Amino acid sequence: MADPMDPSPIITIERHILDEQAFHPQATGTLTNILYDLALAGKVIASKTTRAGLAEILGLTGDTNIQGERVMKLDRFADLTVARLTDHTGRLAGLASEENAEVIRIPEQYPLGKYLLVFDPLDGSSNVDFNMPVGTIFGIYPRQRDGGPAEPDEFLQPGRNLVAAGYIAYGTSTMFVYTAGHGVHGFTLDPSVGEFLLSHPNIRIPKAKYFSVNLGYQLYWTPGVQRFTEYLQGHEGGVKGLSLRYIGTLVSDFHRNLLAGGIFYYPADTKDPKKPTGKLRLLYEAGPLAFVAEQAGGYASDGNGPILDIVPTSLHQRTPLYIGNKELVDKVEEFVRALDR
Ligand code: AHM
Ligand code: MG
Repeated sequence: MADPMDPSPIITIERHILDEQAFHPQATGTLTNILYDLALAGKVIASKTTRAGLAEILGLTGDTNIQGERVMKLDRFADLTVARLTDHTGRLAGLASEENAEVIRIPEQYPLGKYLLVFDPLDGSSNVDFNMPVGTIFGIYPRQRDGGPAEPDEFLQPGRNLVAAGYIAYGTSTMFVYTAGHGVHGFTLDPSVGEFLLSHPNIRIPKAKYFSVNLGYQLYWTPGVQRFTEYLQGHEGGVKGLSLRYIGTLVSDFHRNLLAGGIFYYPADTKDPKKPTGKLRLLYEAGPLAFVAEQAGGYASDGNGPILDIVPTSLHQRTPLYIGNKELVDKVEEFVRALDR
């Protein structure tokens, strides 16, 4: 008879990542540990995001808290948290973050590793002031050269080279979602035990239910993207019954669509000279999420072809992004081919 005191199987993130390592008999455990470091960074950032706003209330001037410490903007805090928890372990040769113009070097006193980390420390940070969800996005590349600290050009690898990628969603609960090339797995932070527990094994994107886009910019899109948007709204042979949901935090919009089915897009802007190739970053946002999407049976494109095939030419390169259910992303490529070339 089952022991009523025996808890049902609880799979912690550590155990799951270790089990995944079995897919790679030659693995040394380094990648496993980087993922575990990132999960820890997620816990630290989550504990801060849930207190956002309090520092200013407790502080005297808004810049200085009650202990006399300077109040740091959350995106700076998240950036430093990820860097400080990963730069001394001997697992990475360098880091590149959306928050830093230059590559983050491993401090001289620490050993260099064989991986490169790319990350967006606090995606959707403009939502923080309004108590809306935010996220962290990460991707891990193998280093292609040996010796010395990683140079900027070493990060200019296509998403196909990623060995792992994922995101942390700070919402009504905190979730860590990742892929190491064997499906997509989601963990929910149990705050009472301080551990991420497997809650969403083997995520597969279901039939589309939502589309997510900032319709405020519709006038500035190319004819193909305008036509695609009408298609999503059910005009002339379009899909029927999709709902519009847009949070303005890529991680949250993507996460919802991954679980419920749908497409997120952020097209190029034909009028704004600052956004001729859209707003989102290839290296820190589009690439890692494209890997997750493909591993869940979805697809990500820049409107012309797979995001994962684009070789970046600069660290902070931007790209249009269409990501979610494959048949919808294929459709936008069709409209772009027919109307925009
Ligand atoms: P951020 O990384 O600086 O926060 O910017 C990226 C964010 C995405 O999370 C989101 O999809 C997009 O910007 C929203 O932009 P907009 O307000 O133009 O719709
Ligand atoms: Mg971002």
